[in-house]
Amino acid sequence: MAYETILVETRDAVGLIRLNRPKALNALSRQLIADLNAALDAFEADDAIGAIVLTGSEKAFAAGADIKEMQALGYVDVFLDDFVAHWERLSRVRKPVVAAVAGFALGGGCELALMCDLVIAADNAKFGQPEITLGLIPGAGGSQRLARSVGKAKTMDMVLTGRMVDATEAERIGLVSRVVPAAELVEQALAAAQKIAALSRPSVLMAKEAVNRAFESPLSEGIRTERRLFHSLFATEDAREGMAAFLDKRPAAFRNR
Ligand code: CO8
Repeated sequence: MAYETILVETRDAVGLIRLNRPKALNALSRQLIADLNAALDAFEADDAIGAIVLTGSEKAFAAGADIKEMQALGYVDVFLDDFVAHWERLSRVRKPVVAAVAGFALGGGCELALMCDLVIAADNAKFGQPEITLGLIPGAGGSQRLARSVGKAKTMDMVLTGRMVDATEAERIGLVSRVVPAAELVEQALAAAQKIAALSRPSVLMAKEAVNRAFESPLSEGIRTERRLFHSLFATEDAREGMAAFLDKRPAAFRNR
């Protein structure tokens, strides 16, 4: 399928999505979000795909919601349209999504990265929630996911002042998983995604679900969910294979069963 604002390809068992509005620093227009959601739907439905990488350009992962589009909207427009609700598609993807972030990840761009499972940052990455400088606040989960990710102090600093944090600070505060040289970003993100895609899919999907529960439920509920999921994996052929392969000192051959 041809998209207007993104480029899509497949590398081994990984779906690669590149945001591609270079003239607007990948500002997240209505069309871009529609394209992104369609590509995510397609990779979710494709059995050959085990993980997804989401990236932008070397200058910008995404510089936020498209301010030119937003400027034309009034309250009734955004309320009736439930503006931003459909941006949440990314957070409901069951397969792991690796964000490969170079350059600016601002506003909605930072929020998209926060919806991903691993965030690998290039050494030139800059994260920020500058909505306050526009007279707005984060609207796609930024105040909530950022607070759960890096805590209150750093979130207030970023959300109230609009200050950008560079890759080093982002790694120190736990906003990103790893920092790599910009020239290696996409290859390293693909390598991480390919490693995940080669594992047993039932265990990968359940691992993602279990970790996400930590952000949505009390500890006792999360522990119970983890235990149920852990028990259920003993019903899979892949868990038998994984344990047998370890004891036989050979690589496991997972069949996603
Ligand atoms: N929207 C639309 N166009 C943009 C955006 C954007 N977010 N960001 C950059 N552009 C455009 C510029 O207008 C410019 O276009 P043109 O050449 O036609 O003038 C082009 O991209 C290049 O930008 P700059 O010339 O500004 O490039 P610089 O390298 O000088 O600066 C910055 C880069 C610092 C990234 C700067 O462009 C900037 O500050 N951008 C805006 C960042 C921002 O405020 N983002 C937050 C937007 S609000 C948001 O994301 C809310 C999300 C949740 C949804 C809530 C809805 C209610």
